[in-house]
Amino acid sequence: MPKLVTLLNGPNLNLLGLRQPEIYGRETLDDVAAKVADLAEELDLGLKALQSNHEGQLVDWIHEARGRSAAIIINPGAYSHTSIAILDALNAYEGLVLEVHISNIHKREPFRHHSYVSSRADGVIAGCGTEGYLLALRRIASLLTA
Ligand code: CA2
Repeated sequence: MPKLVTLLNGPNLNLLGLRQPEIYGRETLDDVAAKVADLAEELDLGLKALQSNHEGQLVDWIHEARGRSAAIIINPGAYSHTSIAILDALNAYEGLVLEVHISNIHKREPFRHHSYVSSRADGVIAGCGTEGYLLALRRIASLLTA
C-alpha cells in the first residue's frame, strides 16, 4: 500500500496559467497536479491533490490528513502571510510538511517575506516555479525512506 501525500493549494492558485504568467508561469493547476501525480507513481507514493480559496476548508483538509497522510505539500498562497489557523492545524499534524511557493517570496514585496507556515515546515521551496512541487515530492520520498 503506497504512502499517501496530500497536496494542498490555497487561494487564487486555481488561476494558475490563466493570469500573470510572468510571475506564476503558463501551466494550469491541473497540469501541475498531473505532473506531481506522475512523479508520485514513479516514487511509489499515493497523491491526493486539493485546492481551495477558503481558509477553513484548508484547515479541515489538514485535520483529515492526520493519521492518513504521511506528508503534506502546501502552497498556502496569501494565507502563508496571514494565517495562524493554518499554522495551528499544521502543528497538530504529525507528518512531514513541505511548503512551496512558485515565486521567490523574498524577492517580492516585504509583506510576502514572512510565512507563518515556515515555522512548522520541514522544508521550504520558493522561486523554483511549479518545479518546486516536484522537488518537494522528491524530498518527501527521500525523508520517508531514510
Ligand atoms: O509564489 C507563490 O506560490 C505564492 O504562494 C502565490 C500567492 C501569493 O500570495 C504568495 O505571496 C506567493 C498567490 C497565488 C495567486 O496565484 C495566481 C496565479 C495566477 C494568476 C493569479 C494569481
